Amino acid sequence: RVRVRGLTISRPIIYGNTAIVLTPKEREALSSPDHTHRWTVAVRSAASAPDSDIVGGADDLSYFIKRVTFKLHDTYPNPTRNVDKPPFEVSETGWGEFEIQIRITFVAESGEKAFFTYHHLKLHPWTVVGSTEPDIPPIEAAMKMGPVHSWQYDEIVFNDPFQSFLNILTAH
Ligand code: SLL
Repeated sequence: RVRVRGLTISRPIIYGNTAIVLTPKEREALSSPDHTHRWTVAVRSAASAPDSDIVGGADDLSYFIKRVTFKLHDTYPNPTRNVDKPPFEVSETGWGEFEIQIRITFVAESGEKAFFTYHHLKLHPWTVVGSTEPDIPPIEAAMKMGPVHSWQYDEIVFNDPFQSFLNILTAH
């Protein structure tokens, strides 16, 4: 297996979450009535909109990503969630914000080590700086403000990639 020395190739990704306040009806239907929000954390191609649910096409990262592991807060059952096909996302309900560890594992042909990052799950909208309102708006106000989005851009960088992996990357 041949490494292409001196070459660097990167792939742009976005990761983060969208959250929305549950309606009273939705809350009643849950087994955990203390949950206030529904959220989705995801790793997506930076070429697509964060909210798109496209499988295949521009958002399909599975040509180089084998698995995304989302490590949730220990208050969740089975907090380590492995996602082995797109969309690389986890949807849950809950009441609190916390740090989600994200581990991206690459296809076997890559010979690359996993990429680690984390995302602070964001449920609550910000209020205007300098306002006399509390930092976290009351739930009724938050509901009217609509979904909360918190996404960040990153680039996964591969140095001296194997020729076979480089072929896979450049074929997409
Ligand atoms: C906090 N440090 O105290 C955080 C912890 C935990 C979030 C947030 C529900 C889990 C479940 C949930 O939202 N946990 O009931 O399954 O704010």
